[in-house]
Parts: sequence; C-alpha cells; structure tokens
Amino acid sequence: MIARNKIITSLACGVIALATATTGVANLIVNPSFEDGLTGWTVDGKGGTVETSTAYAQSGTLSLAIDATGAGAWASPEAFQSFAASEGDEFYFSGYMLTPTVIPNASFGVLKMVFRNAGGADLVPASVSLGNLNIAFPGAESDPLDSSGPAETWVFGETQAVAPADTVSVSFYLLNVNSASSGTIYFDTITAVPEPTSLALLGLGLLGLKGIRRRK
Ligand SMILES: [Ca+2]
Repeated sequence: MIARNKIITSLACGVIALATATTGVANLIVNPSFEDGLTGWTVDGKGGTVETSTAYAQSGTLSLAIDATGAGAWASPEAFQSFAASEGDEFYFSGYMLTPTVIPNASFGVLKMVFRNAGGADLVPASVSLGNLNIAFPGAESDPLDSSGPAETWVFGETQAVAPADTVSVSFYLLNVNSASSGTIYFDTITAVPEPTSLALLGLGLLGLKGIRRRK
C-alpha cells in the first residue's frame, strides 16, 4: 500500500510537470519582449540600425526596430540568439512582426531558425513541420511579412524544425531582408522552446516510476 502511494505521488508529479510545460515557462529567449533593451540579443545593422523603439509594442512598451535604411540591397539587418543543440532536437520559434507602411518592393521580414555544425556552416533542417524549409539559405522560416501584408498590424509568424546530423547550435533570427533599403520592420514577443516539452517530461515521470518499483 505504501508503494502504491509512492507510485500515485510520482504520477501526480508527472501531471504537475506536464501542466507546467503547457504554461510556456520554457522560453529559451532572453528578454523576449525587448523591455530590457537589447539584453540577450546579438544585433548587426549591416549599414542600417537595430534598436528598441516605443513607436509600436505588441507586449509591454517596447519592440525591436530593424531599420534597413542605409543597408545595401539584400544586406539584411538582423538580431539573434544562439543555443547549444544536437541532432534530433526539435524547436518551435514564433513572434510578431509589424510594418508601418505596406512594403513597396521585394523586401520582407521573417523569423528564421538556423542549425549549424562545429565548423559554423548552416545546415539544412532534418524536417520542418511549421513554416517553410529554405534549402538555398539553409534554415526553417516563418511565413514572411512582405508586400502582401497589412500595415500597422502585428502579424504572427512561427516555424518548427528538427536539427539534422552534426548540429552543435541553433540560432533564432529576426531579419529585415531588404531588397531596396526600404525602412523599418518591428519585432516583439519572441518565443523559442524545445519540443516536444510535454513528452520529455512525461518520460522523466515514467523513469521516476521505474525507480520506485526497483526500490520496492
Ligand atoms: Ca515588448
């Protein structure tokens, strides 16, 4: 009877762990809403600028403004965060993008997940279950905010992908892919989480159960 109670306790812990997983506490991104300035983010304006702005905010009072003005054509200003990763790891990446005016040319904003090997080369994802697979510039991308998108509206983007062989890192990029130095795209409320979180925690719960049975 005591052993059975322990098993029930263990199951309860598993349920609590699952409940925790579904509340989204596992966001890898540091400062995901830009309320702490650029803390946690690596930025490169590539001739344009990358800075926080109060002009628009999807959450809090700040967003990230990536302004391509001054960047040459297809020099794409960026902000990103990187983490250790291994083959078979799966990640979900999402966030919001906004353009003040309808984009007038081939420029676009996009969220892009890039896996790399120990040599720093970009790897083609093993699979992409949400968003779009890019083989030419390897990575997993959200649908873009482009000339077909609305102005002054936060547009949600997401992608999910599995790391291929030789992966040592994953990077989560916010990009203003700029065809004609065409201005600012705003980003806010960024999420990157390992998937499937719930299954991994369920596995830990079952391991716990096994241990209790052994000790009995
Ligand atoms: Ca914000």
